[in-house]
Order: sequence, then structure tokens, then C-alpha cells
Amino acid sequence: MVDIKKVAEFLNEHDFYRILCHQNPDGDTIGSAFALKRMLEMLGKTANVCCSDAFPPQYDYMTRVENNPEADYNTLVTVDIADTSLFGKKYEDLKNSVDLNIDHHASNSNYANISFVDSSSAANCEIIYKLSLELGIKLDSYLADCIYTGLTTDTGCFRYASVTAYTHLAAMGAINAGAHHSEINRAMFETKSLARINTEQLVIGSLEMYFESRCAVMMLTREMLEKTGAKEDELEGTASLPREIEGVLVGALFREKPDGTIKVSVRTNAPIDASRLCLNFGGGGHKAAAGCSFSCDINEAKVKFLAEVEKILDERNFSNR
Ligand SMILES: [Mn+2]
Repeated sequence: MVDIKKVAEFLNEHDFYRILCHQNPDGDTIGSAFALKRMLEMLGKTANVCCSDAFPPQYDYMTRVENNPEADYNTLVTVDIADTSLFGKKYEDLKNSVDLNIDHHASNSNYANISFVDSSSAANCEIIYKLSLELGIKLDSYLADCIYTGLTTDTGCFRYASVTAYTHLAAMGAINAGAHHSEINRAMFETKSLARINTEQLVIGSLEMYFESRCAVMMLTREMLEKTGAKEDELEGTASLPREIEGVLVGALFREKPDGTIKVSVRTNAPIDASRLCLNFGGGGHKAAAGCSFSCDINEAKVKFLAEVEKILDERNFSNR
């Protein structure tokens, strides 16, 4: 892996950039891409951002700038993308031509010519902040908003274990430069569409508790979504609802996908390892958040899943039983 100085050098030496975001774009990939675009423009370069999927409207304050995703380019940079499978359908053919990848996922598959991967960064925007220092770019309030958005969205408003002192230092840099932190946090964490609230009501209504209330299960069916009209990008975070219940060690959201497969999003509290649990079903993830899929009926999936949960809870032999 190269160091950040080399990345800055590379950016100075090249021009005519295309910056790619991952599919189903989130605040971190969008913040990273549009901040990098603005920084390159400040260096006198041409840069445009593209993404397989549309940018959700809550990120308008970053994406509503002059941008031509179809523009010719010489240099392809990807941001916050761990693997080429996340390029999305529209840009999957770019997978062998990435010049530079800037990412923070430990699972990064090293697909680019030059990779800068720093998995100690809680958000990719932390790296973008570092780059701004390296490039000697003074943040304006637009750059500050982009960087702050990535920092806060990837860390659940600075709550996750991945947050370091440096995450807060980068946030300080962004706030000093005029980031609209309270407006951004309100928009990202305290604003839900009516369709989302209606969906949550149905999801919470499906709650079932198992194993002396140490496991909570909720359902999100296609029928619920038809009823409420909620879209994919409005459902961010619903997976954590079951674990929010006090005393729950395993929270699972069973989600019926459009193709009929069942996706289970698992959130756990210590000492239960979510990724170990999901590995039983060919899935994976992190210690506290993981997922797996089933290609059977939602109730059948639930039975199979709960059998493993029971085993894991039993083997732990908790003293509070
Ligand atoms: Mn990220």
C-alpha cells in the first residue's frame, strides 16, 4: 500500500478525473466523491462524479453542483468501494481500469492500480480530510459539509466503536471550516419520511421474542413495503430496531427481497458474535453487525436461524439464566 503523500502526489500529477461512488450510495461515498471533486477543482483540474444509482435527495446539498457523469476522463478514482462487485450494473465494466482506490474497509480486495486503504479510519471521509491537509487545501464550508457528512453517517453520529480521536479531530477541522453539523445530523438521524415511519410501525408490530427475551425477531415483508410505499434508500437503519430492546443479545430483521430471497440482518450485543452466527448460513460481517441470506420461505428461514441462535445462547451458559 502507498502512503498518503503518494496519493497526494498522484492527484497533483494527473488530470481529467472520474470519481466513482459505490452502488446504493451513502453519505460517506457521496461525501468522499464530491469533496475530492471540489478539491481537485481547487487544484485547477477537471473532475466529475458518477454512480450506478441515483443520489438520494437528502444529500442534495452535496450533489447539486455542476457535474457531468458521462464526461470523458483519463483518471479513474474510486472512493469508499471495497470491491468491484459494488460498482453497480452501470459501471461494472470499469472493474479492470481503476487507477486509484481510496478506501477504509479492511476487506478491500486491492482491485486498483494504486490502493490507499486505511482500515483504522472510521469513515472514508477521514482519509479525504487527511488528503486535504496533505494537498494544502483550505476547507470551505461545502468541503466541510461533505467531509462532516461522511464522518457522521459512517459512525452513527460518532457512536460506533470504530470512532477514534482522529475522527473527532477531522470533525473539528470540518466544524472550524463551517460545517453545518447540527443541520446535517438532524437531517441524517432525526428525519424520516412518513412512509418510513409507517413501515417501522408494521415492522415493530411483527416483533417476536425468543429464548427468555434474549433474541428479538422482526419481519419486513414485500407486502409491508407495498402498503407503505417506502423505498430501499428509506430503510437504512431499520435493521437495528430489534437490538434496541433492553436485554436483547441477538436482534434479527428478516427481510423479503424483491426476488423472493430472505435477507437476515443481524445485530448483536457482546458477547454474541454476529458474524460467527451468520457464517453458519454462508453469510458474514462484523462482530456486532452481520447478515446472511436464505432462499426459502420466510418462516422456514426463521426456524433454521432460531435453531442456531438457541445453540449459541446455550453454549454461552449465561449466569443470569
Ligand atoms: Mn464508508
